[in-house]
Amino acid sequence: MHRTPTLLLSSAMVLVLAATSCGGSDSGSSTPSSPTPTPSPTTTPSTGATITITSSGVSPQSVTVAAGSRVTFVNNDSRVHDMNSDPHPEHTDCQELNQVGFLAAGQTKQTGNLTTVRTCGFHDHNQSTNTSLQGTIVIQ
Ligand SMILES: [Cu+2]
Repeated sequence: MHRTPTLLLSSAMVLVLAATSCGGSDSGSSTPSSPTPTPSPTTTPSTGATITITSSGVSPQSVTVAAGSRVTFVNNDSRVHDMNSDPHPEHTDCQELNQVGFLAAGQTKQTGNLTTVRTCGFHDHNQSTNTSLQGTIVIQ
């Protein structure tokens, strides 16, 4: 009636292992419940640029905007202007610029969405040789 202590020991270990695996099965509940802050500021799309027209011409004569932006034209001159895309008189390069077109004194208009990466030239259709009323919009 001599029982080997090894058998008893291994039986006890099986019980311990079973208990351990059972008790340790509820892991993975450490997920933080707080909402993650939005990481948006690095990709803020440009709201575009503003080109002001005065009696001395357009200012600035060159602006750079992100693709998808619009450019605002403000006529602060006392006379009308007719802003269109180059080339004159076809106005075919950047059709979005032709949405500005005729601007009465004090009027403000926007281009269409400038979605294509390129450089657009513009001019005053009524003063096509006046370089102070010409400029470029760089879309990137
Ligand atoms: Cu023109």
